Amino acid sequence: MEMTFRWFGDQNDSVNLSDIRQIPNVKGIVWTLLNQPVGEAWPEEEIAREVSKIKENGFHPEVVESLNIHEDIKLGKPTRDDYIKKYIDTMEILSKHGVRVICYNFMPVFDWIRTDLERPLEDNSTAMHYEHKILDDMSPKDLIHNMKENTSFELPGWEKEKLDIIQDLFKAYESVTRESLWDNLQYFLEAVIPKAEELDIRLAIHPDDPPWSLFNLPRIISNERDINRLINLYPSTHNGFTFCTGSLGANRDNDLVEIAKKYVDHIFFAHIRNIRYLNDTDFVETSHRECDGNIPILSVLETLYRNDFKYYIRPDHGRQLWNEECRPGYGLYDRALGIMYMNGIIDHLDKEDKK
Ligand code: DNO
Repeated sequence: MEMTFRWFGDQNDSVNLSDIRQIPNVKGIVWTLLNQPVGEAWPEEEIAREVSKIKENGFHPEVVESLNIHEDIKLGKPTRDDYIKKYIDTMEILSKHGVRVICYNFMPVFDWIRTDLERPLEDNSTAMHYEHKILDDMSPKDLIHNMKENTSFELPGWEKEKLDIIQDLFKAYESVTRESLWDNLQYFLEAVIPKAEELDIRLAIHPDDPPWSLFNLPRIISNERDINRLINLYPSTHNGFTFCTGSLGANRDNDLVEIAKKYVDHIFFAHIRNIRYLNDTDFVETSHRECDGNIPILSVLETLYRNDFKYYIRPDHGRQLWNEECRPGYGLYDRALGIMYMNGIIDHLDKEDKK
């Protein structure tokens, strides 16, 4: 498995590539073109510029996260064919520039969601927190109001340009059931996976975060059954998922070790993160260390290792430490600590293996 680090680009990240260089064992940068409008093909010169910057700093650019999917594809609108074509156009250029894995998601309207981005922990660091009741009590209307009027109300994975059309999006999704969302995912995979095979790019869908429906919007990649269905929707060596321990782990019924073992050939990317359960639905993110939360980080890494996981891994969200100012979850310090924790585990497994 190969260690990587997510970076949002010079304009959008408080962390520099030269800082990342000083974390032991990071081989690749997980990158994106954050300012590109969702659904449009990424311009080749910008791809080339980003890739050369990454390479000049001593890293490879083999993983892109996220090449986002336009809502028309998820909604199954007639315009989806144009957006799928643009997706494939971007895949072609990415492949030319050395990209091997694309992480995407199929969550309607929203990406990942937390209710507090800076919850103080016992040690005075802050971390992201999820309290289900806050969202459960909120109608789509309240949500829109909060997003428009309350500048401190922020959803971390939110594509802000969607704000103007959010009301229409909610309306459009009224007729989309879980089953029709599955059909729309199948349509997408049938179009893109043959191309992905040809280009040798592996597509790794990100699980729902949190792994349940919110605001009555369907979510379909939440547990082992869903992962099984995804893989069988278009069986291919290039159709797989991102094994995100924090997202899948928020569902207390998911057996992460079992999932890692059973589906290792379809895991192209692993996001390693720990969370502490507060009750049946709520959680707070913690350091990567296993005993700080409820995710069996040691057994997960050991299972991936022993089952010959050969793709990419990265630390996921970190806490905010030492007054660092950064994107929520994506500071330098705690993710660097997370990497050193994982390096220790992997080095130990390597040593055992050589005995
Ligand atoms: C959260 C991330 C997600 C992920 C997207 C992939 O920290 O893991 O936002 O990048 O869901 O499309």
